[in-house]
Amino acid sequence: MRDIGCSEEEIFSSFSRYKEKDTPYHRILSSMCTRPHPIAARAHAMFMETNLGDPGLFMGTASLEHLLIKRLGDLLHHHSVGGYATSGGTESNIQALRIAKKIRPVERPNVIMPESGHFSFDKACDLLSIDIRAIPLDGNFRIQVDQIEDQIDQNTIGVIAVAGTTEYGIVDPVRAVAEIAKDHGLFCHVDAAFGGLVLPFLDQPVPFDFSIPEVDSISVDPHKMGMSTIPTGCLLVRDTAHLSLLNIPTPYLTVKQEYTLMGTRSGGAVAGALAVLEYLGRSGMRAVVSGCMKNTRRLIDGMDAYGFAPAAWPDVNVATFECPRPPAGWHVSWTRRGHLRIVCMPHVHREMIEAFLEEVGEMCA
Ligand code: 0PR
Repeated sequence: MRDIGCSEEEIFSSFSRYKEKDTPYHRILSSMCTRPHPIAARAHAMFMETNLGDPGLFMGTASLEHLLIKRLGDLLHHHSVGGYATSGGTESNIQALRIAKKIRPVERPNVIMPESGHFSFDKACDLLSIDIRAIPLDGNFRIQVDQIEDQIDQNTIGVIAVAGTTEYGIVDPVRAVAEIAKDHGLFCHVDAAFGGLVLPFLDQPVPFDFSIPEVDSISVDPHKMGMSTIPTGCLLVRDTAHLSLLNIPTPYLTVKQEYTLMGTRSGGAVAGALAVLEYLGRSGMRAVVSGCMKNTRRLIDGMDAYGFAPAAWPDVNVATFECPRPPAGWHVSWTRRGHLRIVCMPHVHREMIEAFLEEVGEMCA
């Protein structure tokens, strides 16, 4: 650390040079994050000094968090939902598995999930000493429901379905998965970190949420398709008593106990997430999602026309291809099975798609 501080000017001109080394969003086709909506940035700045880790000090901000959870609960068909704002899908998934473990305290717990489950479950299961029983996928990368029951035993604590898989943008048959879970008295968690703010706004929504009575908890991330500032995830639970299972005493805070994983938590991120939902409303969100889905379809058709077949038929705005390499200068990603993967986030405008396709065409020529 410097002995004597430097000027503001010096800091920001040096920081600009660092920022120039970051990839600008207009070249990023691989990310599930996006430029935050300006309304999110403004709300975040307004609440940036608030800490939801001690909510009695920031009761206004805490009310905004309740409202955010309420809005998401209404959207996902459960008006008396419980939940809180996490740091993202990873924390939400860890917390869901903590709940499942508390409900069924067995000696060597295992959890059933599709092979397409996000790697945050590997972290969660490592932390919680839970074995993962991965269920194979069908030809369109959906969990093979008929394989689940064989994997359930007396040590199984829960079953996970994914609504909008990270790699292929697929929604598992959540109802069928949830019914099997309930037949065996098991906790059912849906990872809708990505799809949770896409699927409700599609013309023909696929059921994945609390409208399925056997679904116990859902992860949904405003910092993905909710266009909010990072970090904002949400864990939603059908039964608020399930969150209380995680309570630990917090002697010197304004509250006597807390169930969150993080201690200090950003009120700014919560305000940002809520601001976007309030500002856009359902119609605004439908317009954003509809644009992303149109771009996804245009990309799939354009790539197909050049001979690069889609690897899957996605339910959300993630497109994957049999394509050995992209044109230079674009940031794409690759699935574990070697498919080129592009996420058509709100910052991926139609012009970006057309420019990308044009370069693919030149590459093929
Ligand atoms: N569940 C699902 C279905 C996800 O896709 C992700 C993240 C998570 C959980 C974990 O969420 P957090 O990262 O918020 O804890 N999916 C993206 C991925 O791994 C995250 C991401 C975002 C990666 C932007 C890269 C990137 O540039 O692909």
